[in-house]
Amino acid sequence: LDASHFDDYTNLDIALRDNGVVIVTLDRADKRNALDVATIDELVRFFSSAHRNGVRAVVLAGSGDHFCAGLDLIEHWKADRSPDEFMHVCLRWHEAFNKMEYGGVPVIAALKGAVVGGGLELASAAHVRVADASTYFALPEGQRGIFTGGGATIRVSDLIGKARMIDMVLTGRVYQGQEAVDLGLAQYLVDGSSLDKAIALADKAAANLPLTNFAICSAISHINNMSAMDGAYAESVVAGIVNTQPAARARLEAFADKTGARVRPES
Ligand code: 1HE
Repeated sequence: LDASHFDDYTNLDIALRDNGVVIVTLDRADKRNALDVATIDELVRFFSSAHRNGVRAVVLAGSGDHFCAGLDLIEHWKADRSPDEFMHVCLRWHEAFNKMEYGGVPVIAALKGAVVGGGLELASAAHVRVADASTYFALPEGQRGIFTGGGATIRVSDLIGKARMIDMVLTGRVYQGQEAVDLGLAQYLVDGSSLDKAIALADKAAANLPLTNFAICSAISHINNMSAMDGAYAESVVAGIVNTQPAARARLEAFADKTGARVRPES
């Protein structure tokens, strides 16, 4: 990783680890990491170039006590935007979140405190979500007199189903703890630090071959948008490329000569 690719960020704090894992922290704790135009621009820039810049996995975190309070409501209120202007704000969010979900680099979200509105839209574009005891999820758009615009209708309903998403926006229902995990809002709930757990998961992901991770963190999402017929076809094409990569041969050989790790339940 060339650190010079990552110095020019203001609203994101970017920390490089020596295994190619990069910790990206939303860095506006005084605004509860609300997503303003400048932050979304930096997310687009970071995730557009992460694969090219050799990033092996990303941990996405928030500074302060909250992961992210969603759309910067003050910026939105002051700008008094036209429909056309706000449509373009949303399109920029989609650009950022699509780069995350389809970019081929694993993104692990380390959640805490509020993961609400656009903050939940951001988290749901990550591949893995880790919650801690303080984490709570909500879609306060209904109460604020607005609507989701950063992909919740797609990604949040994918995670929990449309009836639960509708209830969340309609009634302001808040989910947390084990229930949130059972519903699929997060895959992990930890007693301690979600950041530590997210880093441990990112370290594991970063030990995979990059082409394999590219397939996992791009093809699965694309194929889910296809018909089963076309998805199966696309899967075979991806597997043709990934499963014959020269770099995989050493790992296959290690299995064959019994030096490769066996799959066991966690003790
Ligand atoms: C903000 C924002 C924000 C905080 N935009 N400035 N999202 C929401 O409806 C959630 C709104 N925020 C909250 O409910 C609370 O702020 C929190 C639960 C996240 C945190 O509470 P707390 O008591 O720690 O902080 P606070 O005192 O409410 O806020 C601290 C500061 O952060 C304050 O600024 P200050 O200059 O007065 O100190 C707040 O104004 C600021 N702040 N949240 C702007 N969201 C593409 S469409 C997506 C649609 C949505 O995302 S709707 C959901 C919006």
